[in-house]
Amino acid sequence: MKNNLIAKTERATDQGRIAPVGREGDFTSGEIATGRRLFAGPWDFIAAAGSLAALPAMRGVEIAFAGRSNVGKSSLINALTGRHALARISHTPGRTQELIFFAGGENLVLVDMPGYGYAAAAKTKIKAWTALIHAFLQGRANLARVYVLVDARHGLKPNDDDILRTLDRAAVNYQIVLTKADKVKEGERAAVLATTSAALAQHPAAYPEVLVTSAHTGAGMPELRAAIARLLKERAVA
Ligand SMILES: Nc1nc2c(ncn2[C@@H]2O[C@H](COP(=O)(O)OP(=O)(O)OP(=O)(O)O)[C@@H](O)[C@H]2O)c(=O)[nH]1
Ligand SMILES: [Mg+2]
Repeated sequence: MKNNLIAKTERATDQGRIAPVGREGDFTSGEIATGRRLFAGPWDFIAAAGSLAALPAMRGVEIAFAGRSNVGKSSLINALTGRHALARISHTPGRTQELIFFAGGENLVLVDMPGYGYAAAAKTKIKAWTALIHAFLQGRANLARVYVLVDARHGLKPNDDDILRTLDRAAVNYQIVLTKADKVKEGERAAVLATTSAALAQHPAAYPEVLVTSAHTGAGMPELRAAIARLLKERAVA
């Protein structure tokens, strides 16, 4: 079974034991090492697109990181690639205002997306960003997976549901990643993990398992790298 790392975490939680974040679960040490190598090479900025017309030509396998404003998308990309400032982060929401494309080894392209739900931005901007996000997620043929990031303190919000529905409709496979796990106590994290996992039953294109990560501590990064390496391998064979 693909990528059932967190199924184990959930089982452990069901049994009343709180599993540590970032456990290596179902990945072999070889897969973890392959994931590490995949992300250890050079990463380059290739394009920033504020509209569909500005999108770069499709190349390689794209993996996008979507989520509410300030959830930690850019930070996760930096943590995955081991760079401090590949993607720009900020203490104020609304930092990433375009789709930003980064190319790494083995044809892998990471896409940092603008956040949705940023209430302080001008209405016209919010509308344009939201339209761009939805259009990109529905219409990009080489988009292999979307990681939808959700704050481990807050769980899914109504505007996350809009994105999940778009992905379901477009049949783009996606997985929920809880972020900022370092900011919540184990009990809270388990509760959010349980409600988030339960909500996914309504979403056919979602992986049933939820990943738990922290860009600050690095928890979950080896597994996320291994999962992406596994996806690339599957694509290469297909
Ligand atoms: N404690 C903690 N803070 C985090 C973590 N990840 C991100 N942050 C903080 O959250 C804030 C927002 O992070 P970004 O990575 O810019 O979030 P984003 O989702 O890219 O935001 P937008 O581009 O505005 O949509 C920054 O202050 C980060 O330092 C984490 O794992 N733990
Ligand atoms: Mg950002």
